[in-house]
Amino acid sequence: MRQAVFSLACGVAFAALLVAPAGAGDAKAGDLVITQPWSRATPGGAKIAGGYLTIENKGAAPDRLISGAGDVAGKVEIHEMAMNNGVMTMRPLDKGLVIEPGKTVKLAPGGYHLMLMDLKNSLKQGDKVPLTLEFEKAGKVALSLDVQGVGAQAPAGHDHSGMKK
Ligand SMILES: [Cu+2]
Repeated sequence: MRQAVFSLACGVAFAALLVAPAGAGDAKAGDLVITQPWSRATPGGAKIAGGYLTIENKGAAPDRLISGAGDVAGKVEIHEMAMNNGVMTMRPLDKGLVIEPGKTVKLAPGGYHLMLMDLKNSLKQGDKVPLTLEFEKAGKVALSLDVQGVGAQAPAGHDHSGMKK
């Protein structure tokens, strides 16, 4: 009988873990509020994945996203996508990404994004990918990317295949 009660309690605790409230992936650091960190499932063998999130600066001074790191990737870069002579290209932001006070910067497909390079394993829909971002003033922020399905919110032309050449 005692055994049965114990496993019931365990079951309830486990269910509570599964039903995370909306916005559970949000993170706060200093004056920065980071919401909706997400990524996309990667096709088998892919070595790179994008990371997307929204950063709001509620403070009075600019801050700067300078780097990122995570166990899943050998390297995390901050990239910008832009049209260049009619061709979608991307480049690493060597000096990081500035978030002006009172502004919200969105990292999304087709624009700024985190680039997870040298993936250790493929990302599957429903995965949570732990990542640490580092800001110049706010310091390190731990968050986890919510992995969506392949092609989620992907605008046409967002193609990283050029990276491999
Ligand atoms: Cu990129």
